[in-house]
Amino acid sequence: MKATATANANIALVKYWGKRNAELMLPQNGSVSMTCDGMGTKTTVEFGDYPKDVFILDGREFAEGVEYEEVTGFLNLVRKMAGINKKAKIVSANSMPTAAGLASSASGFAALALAASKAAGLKLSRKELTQLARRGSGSACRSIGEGFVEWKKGSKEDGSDCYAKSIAKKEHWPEFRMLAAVVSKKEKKIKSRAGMAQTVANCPLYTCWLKTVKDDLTAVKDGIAEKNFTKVGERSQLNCLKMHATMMTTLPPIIYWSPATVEIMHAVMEWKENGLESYFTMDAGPQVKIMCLQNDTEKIKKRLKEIGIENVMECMPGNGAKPAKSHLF
Ligand code: 2P0
Repeated sequence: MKATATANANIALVKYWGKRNAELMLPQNGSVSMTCDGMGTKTTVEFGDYPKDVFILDGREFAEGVEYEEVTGFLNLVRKMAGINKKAKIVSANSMPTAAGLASSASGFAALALAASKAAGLKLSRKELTQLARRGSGSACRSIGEGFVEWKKGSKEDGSDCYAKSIAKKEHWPEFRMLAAVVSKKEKKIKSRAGMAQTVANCPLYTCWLKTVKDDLTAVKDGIAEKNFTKVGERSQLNCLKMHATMMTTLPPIIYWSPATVEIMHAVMEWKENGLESYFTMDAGPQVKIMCLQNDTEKIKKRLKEIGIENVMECMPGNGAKPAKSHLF
């Protein structure tokens, strides 16, 4: 009853922002992401004669608190599905530097979903696995798939038509790059979960977000299929700005950007005017992810260095969640 899995983080090109059902983690809108090679989590789960669930992340034991509650709550779902009562030991390790502010609940719950379901003896399809991962953290469903992934919002109340699916394998567009520029290591004040709930509750622009996100999904999916970098980059950047516009126009306002975030946004736009094509996207934090093509990565890293940004991680489209043979304990 022991199993190990790995999963990578993902960066959304069309963002998930808002739930229609918080318990089942059903989103208001569909989203599309790139699974990021080398930015991931490895997790081992064993169900056994433990007096309580034990959760260790990057060498630190969490015996209570939000992280512990989220993980044990998730295991309760798995226990219920498998009809078992045994407690579990979970040991998890992130491959990205945790202090970089890029540690991801998406890779964490994707790896946990695969490892825990296998350890519990469940044989889930890929689709079912995305639906399980989603219950831990919405965006985790996208980390199950490889390359480029779409999370379909579905419309049924029970969530049976809400799942994620890889729409292009990693070999489809290996030149696509995501450069994660780390501008701040401070903890964010407002977590995504609370931020999106507040936005849905009181942002006057939210209906406009929902109306226009459909066109973004079509454009980005077509752009990926055609490997049209301009189409994907322009539309992803626009979608990111629209999401941030909804956050900024809630009460109280949520502004995740720092001055360095804005400085990079201006730089990226200026480089483009001068013939170096790249686009930015930001999530619920100040870090900037720059989309570009492989041939331009060194030039962009050099320019980032010139404006004082040295901490940059480079990712290409990567693997989805996979079982692993070597356990963490
Ligand atoms: C995304 N984000 O699509 C968007 C963009 C942040 C901004 O998915 O409450 O950690 O666990 O479902 O998945 C972050 O939200 O939130 C997120 P929950 P999650 O990547």
